[in-house]
Amino acid sequence: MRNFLFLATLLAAFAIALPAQTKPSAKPPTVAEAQAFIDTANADLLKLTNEDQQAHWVEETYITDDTESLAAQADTRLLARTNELVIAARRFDGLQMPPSLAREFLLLKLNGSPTDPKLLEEMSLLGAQLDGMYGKGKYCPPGKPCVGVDTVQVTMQESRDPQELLDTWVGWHKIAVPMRAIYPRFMELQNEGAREFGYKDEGQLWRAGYDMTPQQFSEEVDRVYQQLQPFYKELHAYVRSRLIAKYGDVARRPDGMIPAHLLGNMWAQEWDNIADIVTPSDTQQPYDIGQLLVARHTDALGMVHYGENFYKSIGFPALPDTFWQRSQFTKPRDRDVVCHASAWDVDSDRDVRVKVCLFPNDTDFTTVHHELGHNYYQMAYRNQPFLFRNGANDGFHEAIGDSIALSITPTYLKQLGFINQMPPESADIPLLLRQAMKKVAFLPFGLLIDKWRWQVFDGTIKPADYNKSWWALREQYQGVAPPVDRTENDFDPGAKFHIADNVPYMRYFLARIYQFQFYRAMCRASGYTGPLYRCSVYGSKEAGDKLATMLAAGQSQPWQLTLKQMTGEDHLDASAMIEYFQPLTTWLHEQNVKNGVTPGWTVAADPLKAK
Ligand code: X8Z
Ligand code: ZN
Repeated sequence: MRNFLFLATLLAAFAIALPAQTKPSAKPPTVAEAQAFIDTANADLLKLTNEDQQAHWVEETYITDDTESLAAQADTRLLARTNELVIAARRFDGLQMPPSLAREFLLLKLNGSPTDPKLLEEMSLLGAQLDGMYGKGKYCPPGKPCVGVDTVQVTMQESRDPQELLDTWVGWHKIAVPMRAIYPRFMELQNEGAREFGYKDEGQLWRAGYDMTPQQFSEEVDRVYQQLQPFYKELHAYVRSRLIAKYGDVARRPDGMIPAHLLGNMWAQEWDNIADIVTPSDTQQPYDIGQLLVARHTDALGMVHYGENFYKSIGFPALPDTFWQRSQFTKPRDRDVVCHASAWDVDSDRDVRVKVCLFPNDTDFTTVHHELGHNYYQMAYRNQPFLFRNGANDGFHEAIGDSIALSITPTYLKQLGFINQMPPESADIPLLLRQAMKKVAFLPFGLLIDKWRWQVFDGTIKPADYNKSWWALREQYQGVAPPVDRTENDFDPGAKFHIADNVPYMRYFLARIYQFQFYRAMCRASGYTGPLYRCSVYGSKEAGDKLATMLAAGQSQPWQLTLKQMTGEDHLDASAMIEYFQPLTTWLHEQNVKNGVTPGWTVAADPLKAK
């Protein structure tokens, strides 16, 4: 889970003497000196990043005060050295150099943490503490054992008892209350670092990593969301009417919003777990992957082998032995760990791992493919200079595994022997509906998380308004409302992993779009010509070669170029996603018209002003 930018948000600076070649000198620097400087930077960052990864791996798989402290110390060392390098790199400003070298400087400069060692140390420790608080978070139902996020999420997925869902929702959200005391300081320290390095605030630094201006980036994500919003609203309206049919008044709100605890997910971010509730009664889901896994006695390891087998089928290598020896596949019984799934690149070479707490269900089967996408990306770009060992942008990294998981179609499941015969064509709509509940339902959530954080960083949202501003965005974008009254004693953002762990989130919004672009390109490369949603590239070396070429480029060129080489498109483009879901879009609209349901909801004027 190496994320350079993310780590840069976590560290402090020590006054270490600069290496000789970085000391300012009167003579203008040469390209050879610039190259030597970048070589040193790559070597130092490689070493410190690997040490940092080791410390974080131990912390997240064994949370204690000591491991938190060790992880914070490793962050501090890496961020301090990064700061030094960014400052020293200024010596080469204005020097004409080959594009690839110039890009390494550009990427290096997308970093900036407080240079005061005390502040850097403080920031690192707060970051590690927030991560630990989330990992240790538990809900203790009365008279039952306390459970962590992996188990509460299974309850949200499987329970159809509204009271149990409500209790679990409320219980889990309590884990974040103590974070509220330290979160404002953590955000302030990140801003401090960003400002020292010339950014307006940390949010602007986060938005600067996309080969366009931060302003253009914000406009770009809004533009694409506008294209898809009508589809989301149709889905929302349809799902709401089905929830009312199932739960009655519990699901009904006069403002047209959906209570957040009924959507099969703790954060109401993906809704596919309630596919059973929304599938029309005259049809059915042709299969449930979770049930198939259970029937076949497939355990966590078996699920990961299915994932690896897919990548191998398109020409990727087997995972290294160390992957199998060092990964965490299930939750250990005897200690606190961060269960939120992640993929790791511990030595920036072949020591890749996943850290997951798998259950045999459909969500986790997709997650396996998602995480392995990260690992195959990491191994594919390992021959690049260290500064290029990253996704073309972070949205690419998140999209690879998902673009593979789109190939988990009936054709693929039949090839694996999961099902004996192909479902009839009439199963297309239920299957597409399930897929939309996962992919389309996520879009506003994927967008709003960082809309909230960007506004916290730029000061529009003050600590006193954290919770109401969070819900204002969730209501505005998702049309989802809290199931019980919330107050400013709560800190509901912190109940979501990426807020507590400080992982930028717009990457997932981007990935929801890119994955369909990648998938369409792979389907075309494989020679497939039928409806997009039925395509599986399992076994296609042509599709695999196309993907492998993109992965090997890492971050060595602007992502627009990498995208163009892969797909022929040079921008974030919703057309593949729209093509994929086309039959469902028509169907949903017809259902809503037939049922007299008008898409949309009303939100309170402006909760921040109505204080
Ligand atoms: O965090 C993840 C992955 C790890 S990078 C499991 N995802 C986001 C989330 O769970 O909120 C994947 C989809 C969105
Ligand atoms: Zn991911």
